[in-house]
Amino acid sequence: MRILFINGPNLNLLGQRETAVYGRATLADIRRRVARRARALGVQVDFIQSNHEGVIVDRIGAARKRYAALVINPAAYTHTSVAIRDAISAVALPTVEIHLSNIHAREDFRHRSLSAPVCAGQICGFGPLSYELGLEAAVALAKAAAKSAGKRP
Ligand code: CA2
Repeated sequence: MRILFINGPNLNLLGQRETAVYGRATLADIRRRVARRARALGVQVDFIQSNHEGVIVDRIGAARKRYAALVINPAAYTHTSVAIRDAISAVALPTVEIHLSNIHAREDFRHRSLSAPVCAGQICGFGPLSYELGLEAAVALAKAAAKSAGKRP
């Protein structure tokens, strides 16, 4: 089973700036944590980051055949992107939205997620642990989907 992690704009800056909000872990550190948890779960993970909405839309669309589930931190696009929401809805893969920070405890404009309603659920506020929890949720959802389709995971 293969899971795709998608990271949105500016997450490449993690650990360098705004450490009071997002902590000191870099995206590479988080990727290593996810890889470790994936090994323990016996699943494969791919991990991408893009600052471009269209690239993210394309990666979601191309995921259908290769991946059992998606975990996405759309970053600022969470609050603005109808295109990413529509891509998640169209790909029809189990999808988990994740955030490092608790977006509901921050500025009003971060409280609304356009993508969360088309995801299975949202995990936010746990820092890098949100990524590991997102992986756990995605694996559980993918196994349930495979079971109900009568396939082996
Ligand atoms: O908490 C999260 O994971 C967010 O998705 C992070 C986004 C923010 O726009 C969302 O509202 C919540 C921001 C990602 C950019 O991260 C930076 C890291 C270091 C310096 C500047 C930005």
